[in-house]
Amino acid sequence: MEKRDKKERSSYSIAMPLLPSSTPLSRMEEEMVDQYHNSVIGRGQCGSFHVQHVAAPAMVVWSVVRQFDRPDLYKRFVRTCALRAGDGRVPGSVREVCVVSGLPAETSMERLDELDDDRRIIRFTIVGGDHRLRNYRSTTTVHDGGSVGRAVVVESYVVDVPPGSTEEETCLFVDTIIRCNLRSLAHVAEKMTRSSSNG
Ligand code: A8S
Repeated sequence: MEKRDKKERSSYSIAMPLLPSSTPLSRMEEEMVDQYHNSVIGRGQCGSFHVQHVAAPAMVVWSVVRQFDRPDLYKRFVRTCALRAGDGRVPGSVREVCVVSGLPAETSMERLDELDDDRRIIRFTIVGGDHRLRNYRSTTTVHDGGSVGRAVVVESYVVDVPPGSTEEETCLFVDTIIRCNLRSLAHVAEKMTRSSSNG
């Protein structure tokens, strides 16, 4: 998909993208998306990205996001998480996530692909589980937010559209989860910042 198109639509799914946000991206956000979140979406796949502003330093936000073995620190749907391979820092580490009841799944096996503390990038791939998200690949980056004590988080994903589902349904499902996760991440990081500045 054309770069220009991507910027105008704030999304880069090949067909019928869902708009993650109606607000246009700032130049800085556009650059982040271009640089870190431009995975190729193949036939039969869909994907999108989300931008979350956080009133906490990027360092604080990253200290939460980087803990591959502790997604429960901010992902509210995670009930338990256990490492099945690696130490949670080395690529190839695998975590088994159990999600709360009421969802169309119970477990997910997720492999760490990249953890870059300098550029604040974490990538993982879903490699198993009893859910329908095949070949789900996720990238999250944390950036300085342009003023002191502020951060911008960008999260993007690509996933196969399951047989019998449409791209819209698939993206709507994933987008809902990601929006919850990012909002929760903002709360957690902002709370950490408040409690540390209050002594
Ligand atoms: C993440 C992103 C997603 C997690 C999905 C999309 C999941 O954990 C939930 C429900 C499912 O049906 C699939 O960053 C799965 O965690 C909440 C179990 C994978």
